[in-house]
Amino acid sequence: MAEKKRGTLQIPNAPFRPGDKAHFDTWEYEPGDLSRPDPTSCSTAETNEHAFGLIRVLDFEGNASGEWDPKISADELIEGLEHMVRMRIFDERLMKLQRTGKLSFYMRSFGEEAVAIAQTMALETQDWIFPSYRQPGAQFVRGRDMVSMICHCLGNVEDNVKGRQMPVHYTYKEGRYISVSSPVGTQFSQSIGVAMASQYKGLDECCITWIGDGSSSEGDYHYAINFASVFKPPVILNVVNNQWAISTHTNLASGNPTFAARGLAYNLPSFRVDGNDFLALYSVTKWARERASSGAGATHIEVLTYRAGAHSSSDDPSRYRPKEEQDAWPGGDPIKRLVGHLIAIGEWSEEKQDELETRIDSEVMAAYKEAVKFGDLDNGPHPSNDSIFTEVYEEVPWHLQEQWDEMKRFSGD
Ligand SMILES: Cc1ncc(C[n+]2csc(CCOP(=O)(O)OP(=O)(O)O)c2C)c(N)n1
Ligand SMILES: [Mg+2]
Repeated sequence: MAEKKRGTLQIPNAPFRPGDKAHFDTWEYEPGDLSRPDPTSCSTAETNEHAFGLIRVLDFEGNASGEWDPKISADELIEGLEHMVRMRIFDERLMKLQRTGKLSFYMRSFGEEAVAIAQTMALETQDWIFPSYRQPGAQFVRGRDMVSMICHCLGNVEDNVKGRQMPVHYTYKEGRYISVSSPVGTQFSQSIGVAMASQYKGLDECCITWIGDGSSSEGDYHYAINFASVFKPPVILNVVNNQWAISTHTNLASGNPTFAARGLAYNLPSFRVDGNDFLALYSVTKWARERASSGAGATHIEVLTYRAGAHSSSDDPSRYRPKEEQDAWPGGDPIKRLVGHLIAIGEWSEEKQDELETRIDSEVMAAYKEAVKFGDLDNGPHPSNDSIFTEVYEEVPWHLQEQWDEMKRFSGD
């Protein structure tokens, strides 16, 4: 037994820092190792192994196997690939625009594109999405126009939230995509509230939400999951363990060997899934959707992945982690893995991939050119100052009216 060190706080550190050679344990679980229980009758105990293990479908040669293989059509896979490629190119372009002062701030989904896209594709259109800032890809699945997304990031006159939110903190009502909140973690309890409302109304609607590994160390996660445990609403609760919370390593967020296993204590079926495996993500989410629909309640999922880029445009990861850590990640790249699978089943080729990337690159550029016609951060025009006071209350309360009048006096309007 390890000697107890009195008077010493045990503070976990990151395993690797700049200059170290990063490596990860090889994954013990192969595709096909874990069974797929019946979603409508599955008990929490039946998922014990899944919570400590890892659900995988795709191997690194591009083959799909096992009970979790969702067996979806090649057309659907190509649709998913297209959304992921769009997300990556969109992110690259907008990051460049941030660097040239056209927008104030940006956050990429780099390396995590499969998460929101595969999981949203596994849902029904009436389902509600409670994202964090790293799931904008769900909007592509729900059909949001890129021009409108870019207008939001630019904070111009066509921004649908009129500059009230930071870039990337999207709102897309038409797609049932709930506003991203700057204080992290709030979406977890909100999703459960809406799921309880759907349950109460007898609607076949489900909610899905994602919280980061770091944010899941907040109370919000535990309050929310306790509600899910007690009231059994139709909700899919994902903890995206991408190894980092800005510069804080994942091992400071939970003392449990896996994030998934925390759900077992709340009596929720809990799965750990390879977050760079499009097929596994899709399949586990379908399972949870089926369970929600049957009235059996919530599912808790740890999405195991790696944040391949910086936290945001304000972050420099070379200060706190080795540059090669991303290459050492055993899950590889989600786009390359899906491309590999499509090629392995004879439905895709390197040439088709090149064509797709070229086409999407020009679509993103065209969308930017269209969006910037409505203004950018640098040059305006910006939403009117009056919009600070409108569209929140149906009738502006007296104290805000006073402030509004004062603003008008100062600005000479
Ligand atoms: C309540 C709250 N605390 C702190 C912050 C600052 N902050 C923004 S993102 C972030 C890290 C979150 O990491 P994680 O939950 O792992 O999500 P990831 O960025 O890795 O997707 C922090 C500390 C915040 N926005 N809200
Ligand atoms: Mg994280």
